[in-house]
Amino acid sequence: MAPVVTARNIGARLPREEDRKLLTGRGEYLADVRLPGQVHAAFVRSSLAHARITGIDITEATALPGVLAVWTGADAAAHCEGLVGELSVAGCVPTTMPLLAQEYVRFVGEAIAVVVAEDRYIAEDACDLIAVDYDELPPVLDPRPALEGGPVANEGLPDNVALKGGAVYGDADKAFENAHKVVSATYHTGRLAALPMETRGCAATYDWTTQELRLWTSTQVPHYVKYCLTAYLGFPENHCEVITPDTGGGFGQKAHLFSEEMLIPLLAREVDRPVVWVEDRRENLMTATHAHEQFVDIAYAGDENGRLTAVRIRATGDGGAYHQPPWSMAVEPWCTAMVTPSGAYDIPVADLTYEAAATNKCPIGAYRGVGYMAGTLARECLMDEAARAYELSPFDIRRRNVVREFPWVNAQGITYDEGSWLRTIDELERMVDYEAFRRRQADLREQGRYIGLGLSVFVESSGESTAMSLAHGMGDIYHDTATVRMEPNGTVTVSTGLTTQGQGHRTTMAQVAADVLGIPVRDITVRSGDSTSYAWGSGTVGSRSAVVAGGAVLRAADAIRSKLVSVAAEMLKADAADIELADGKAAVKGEPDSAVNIADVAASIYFDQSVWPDGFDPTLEVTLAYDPARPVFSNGGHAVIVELDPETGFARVEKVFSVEDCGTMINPEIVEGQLRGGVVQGIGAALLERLVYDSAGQLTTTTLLDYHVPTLDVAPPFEIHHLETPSAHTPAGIKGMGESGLIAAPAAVLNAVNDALSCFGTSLYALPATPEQVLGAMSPSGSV
Ligand code: MCN
Ligand code: SMO
Repeated sequence: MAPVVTARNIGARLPREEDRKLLTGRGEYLADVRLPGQVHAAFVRSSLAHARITGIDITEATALPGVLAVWTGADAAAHCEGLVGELSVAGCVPTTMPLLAQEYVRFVGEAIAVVVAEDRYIAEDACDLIAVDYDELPPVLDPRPALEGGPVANEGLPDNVALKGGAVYGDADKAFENAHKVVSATYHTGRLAALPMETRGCAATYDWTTQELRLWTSTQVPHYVKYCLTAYLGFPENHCEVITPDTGGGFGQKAHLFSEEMLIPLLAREVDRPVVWVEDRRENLMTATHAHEQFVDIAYAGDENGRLTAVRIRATGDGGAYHQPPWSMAVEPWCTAMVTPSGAYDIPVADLTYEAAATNKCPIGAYRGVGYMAGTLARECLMDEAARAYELSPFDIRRRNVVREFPWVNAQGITYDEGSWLRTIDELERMVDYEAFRRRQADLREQGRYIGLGLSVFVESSGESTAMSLAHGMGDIYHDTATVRMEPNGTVTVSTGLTTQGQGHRTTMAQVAADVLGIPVRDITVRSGDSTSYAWGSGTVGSRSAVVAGGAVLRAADAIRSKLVSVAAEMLKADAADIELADGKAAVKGEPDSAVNIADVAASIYFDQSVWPDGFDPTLEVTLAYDPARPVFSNGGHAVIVELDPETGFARVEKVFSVEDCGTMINPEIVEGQLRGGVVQGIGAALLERLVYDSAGQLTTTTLLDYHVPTLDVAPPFEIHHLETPSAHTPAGIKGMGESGLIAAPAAVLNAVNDALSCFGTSLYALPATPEQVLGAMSPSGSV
């Protein structure tokens, strides 16, 4: 039976409970962890992109006073061969990444040695004393020629192919042959850093008397890390505790398993002292995974009316040197090719190819909107090209192709149960006042000012679940548990397996539980972040918390609710079916005077057997799991207005119009915060951010002076419109949305830039659209 939800708190714009702590500087992050007797680790990292290590001399480092241990590849390999990375999709070739480089180094920043010392200064000084001799090898830096053969980036992948696969649905060749028009383009997304404000880090203690291991780590996936402590290192899981302190952003980067997280526990055992490692920004930019870089070739076949009859896509990932588990370099191009091509459109035929090359760069990992950002960029930007080819407005071409009836089954056989896909387009057109915009654009052009409008609509597979994974041809299992405990005074502790990087779960999970239990939000505390004390979770990834962890909280709270109702019925001498819980009271329906306090009902469950129904079990603590039975898709879109400065080439985002439909909203304030943050990251991806390797494979963007993060000065005004199409398949109709801003904003921004450039007859296809590129496109003769 579906949980009973009264919707008093769900939907309310409650302020974030966590902000009192976080905004007053009282957060406790990994670097704040203080363990008695703690010592510090620092890493020696490769200065070359690709080389054979011919010698490492650690003599001087080991002799430095205060140094407790120096490990190189062989020391680490004695405990663990390396981390095996592979995505569970067809055509993925696994790699093994040593904890510390053994024979080869394969990207600048790869860890070669680790030093543990009394303090960080000594550890860093000792690192400087370690001499590494190399035989340089040619670096592989361009994925497309790499897939054709030539020098090898990773000796474990002799043809550089880390992923290759695809599928054709329908007769694509025929559709393209018979097309009235074919439009095609190649889009390139920049190489991005997820760039959490807090870098990675971990700390470990090992007690040899009890064999208890405790690992503090700034992660989105503590249960997975804990599992890996056993799988890779043999620490028994019931002796391991993984603790996630407050986390200053993850954005997908911290959804991986890292060598450092395996080495620090081993070293804590080795030196018999707590060991702490806090990553610095340079390490974070060089080694903590990069993201999103792909070449996407895309083509549409269309009939005479602008109806698309087929899509063909080839997504090629520039994967870096290894698969970083669990997401790997495969997730990005695989998702672009296999999940995003149809979007909100009814395109009956699809020809999908994905591939990833190993290159001598930092491994590619997940970053908000994995695969979706590049896929949406290609699909939506080519849609605007198609609009120009058909001389239709960007709204009209989308309306001509948008799915109008649900359930809808796409070319691949994936069912979408519901959505406001057409309404999103209509609302965006209304919000921007399209005709008025075109008039303003024409007027400004006469004054030498160049504004453009870009549109991007998306469908987001949210609430990552087993059903979602299977629907897309993966074989992963995802579920979460939640524990709800009511104390004798009626207050409640909700524990979830989530970790929180800034999403506001302490507030939203309490809102969910409050409505089921009929008690005020202030009486609920949400706890998470300790893998042993609290519930189990598959990780805060794939915009899944609201749906999956929220679903588990709903179920567990509902089980507590049933107990409260049955005892309240005894106390009120009424039928359980007639009892309602609300505002902290249990009452007989229609008889408000009959009310008893829920706190009194809870106290009676603990202390007064006289009001228990026959055979009553007084446990007021329930743990239940949830995993949606069907994939849950949210949707939305953005329209963006930019102005190009003809002097500097800088594209300024004037305004963003967003439509978001994540079903029932738990907290619209939080949803809007997520949306704004994601869109601003999208503006960064579209206009500013790029990790750059030079021709020797040296990363040249290793500080935030070189890597341009969007800050408040580029954050535009927003107009946000919510649609709420509840899911029929999740408790309370909730769908996820945590990635939507970044999924779709870059496409809207590039479309806006290209719309502004249309009077010059040029378009840009690569991100970021830097001032240099924009200026070049504004003087097509190349006079810049
Ligand atoms: N929410 C809601 N109503 C809905 C859907 C969501 O009120 N119908 C709320 C949720 O309760 C939650 C937030 O919005 O508080 C985001 O929910 P959800 O879409 O379930 O996403 P997750 O909580 O699972 O967060 C993960 C998602 C991902 S995958 C990345 S990447 C990302 C993101 O969240 N990383 C973030 N947002 C981030 N925000 C911050 N501040 N920091 C990160 O690292
Ligand atoms: S990239 Mo988000 O952690 O799924």
